[in-house]
Amino acid sequence: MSQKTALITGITGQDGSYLAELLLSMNYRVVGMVRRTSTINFDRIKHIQEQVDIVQGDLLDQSSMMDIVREYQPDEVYNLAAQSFVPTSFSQPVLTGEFTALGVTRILEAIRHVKPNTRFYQASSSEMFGKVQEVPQRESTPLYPRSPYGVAKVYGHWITVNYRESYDLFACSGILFNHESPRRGLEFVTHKVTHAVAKIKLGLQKELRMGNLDARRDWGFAGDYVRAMWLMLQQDHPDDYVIATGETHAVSELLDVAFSYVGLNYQDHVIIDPKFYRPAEVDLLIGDPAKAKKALGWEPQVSFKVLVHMMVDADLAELKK
Ligand code: NDP
Ligand code: GDR
Repeated sequence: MSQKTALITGITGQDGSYLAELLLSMNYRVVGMVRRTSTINFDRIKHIQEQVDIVQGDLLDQSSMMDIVREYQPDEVYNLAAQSFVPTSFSQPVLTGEFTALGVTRILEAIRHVKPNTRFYQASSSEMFGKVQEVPQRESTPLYPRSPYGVAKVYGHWITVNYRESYDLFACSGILFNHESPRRGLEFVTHKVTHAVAKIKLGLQKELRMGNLDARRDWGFAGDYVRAMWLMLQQDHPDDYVIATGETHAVSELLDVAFSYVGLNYQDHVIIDPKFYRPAEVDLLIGDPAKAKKALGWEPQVSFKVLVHMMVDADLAELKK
């Protein structure tokens, strides 16, 4: 069989780096789209940089997307690029809409006009469920986003469905619940906590300022979740899937698991700071991955506890260097 080509937008992000590793291990030619920055930040992909084709493009720029699809003729496109931090979506709502919502249409347009048999994956999110209308959340659960980010992802989800139905594109939307790893951005709650735990343990920090400890999330491991993205594009028909663990934990449990792993009590170190509260919160997320299990044979391999311990260990090792 001839070598397949995959284009990944957002290859410098957490998921992009794991997905690139997975596709390289399956002998794909991997093309990674990066936006122009004054300082290059390829930390997450530096170990595989020689094996991927890096190409400049931006979700804001239609012609760059067209040119990339024309030049590389990808068999599969994974649209992982986005403004992905919920609090920033409140302070930069218009930009978030441009990247996270309209960016999806730009890439779908590039595929439709240039290579319509390309298979397309859209990185949709459990944030679309927001103020949840059903517990647990599944593919048919009505959407009720609670942030400009969530609203933008709803647009991205429905434009993906619409291009599938209107133009017969092989377009899938993966509704992924929170997934983490040692490569997670430091502003997200899991990595913020595990990094602080490592610093406190090493005597480099004393306190940790946090927001809402009652929020509940369904947290999995990013390495497991990128496998689901690939599986969606290998099916006979395009469809949408919830990817989750089916378990939910409060932020306070995250703190407890992380601090107690190194023999500390989080109540001795955590300070509640209203600065980290959001204008509107998503209180409870718990996904039902039954469809993905049945149709894709997908199941998560890493438990919540193992994930948190893995992240604390990685932060300790990094800080000791
Ligand atoms: P990250 O924030 O780690 O990565 C986002 C990527 O998008 C980075 O590579 C970033 O590039 C790139 N990007 C941002 N804006 C643009 C732009 N205008 N043009 C081109 N590239 C751009 O996100 P994750 O890896 O965690 O998530 C991947 C995707 O999955 C995102 O769409 C996210 O919204 C979605 N998602 C994530 C979940 C999670 O729990 N991680 C759950 C559900 C959905 P740069 O390095 O230049 O900033
Ligand atoms: P989320 O992730 O908003 O779910 O979006 P995040 O880790 O930022 O927040 C999870 C929950 O923790 C609460 N929280 C805090 N969050 C942060 N970041 N910092 C804090 O100090 C803090 N204290 C409490 C939050 O209020 C929230 O309830 C992530 C992103 O990756 C999205 O791109 C993705 O779509 C969704 O997950 C699924």
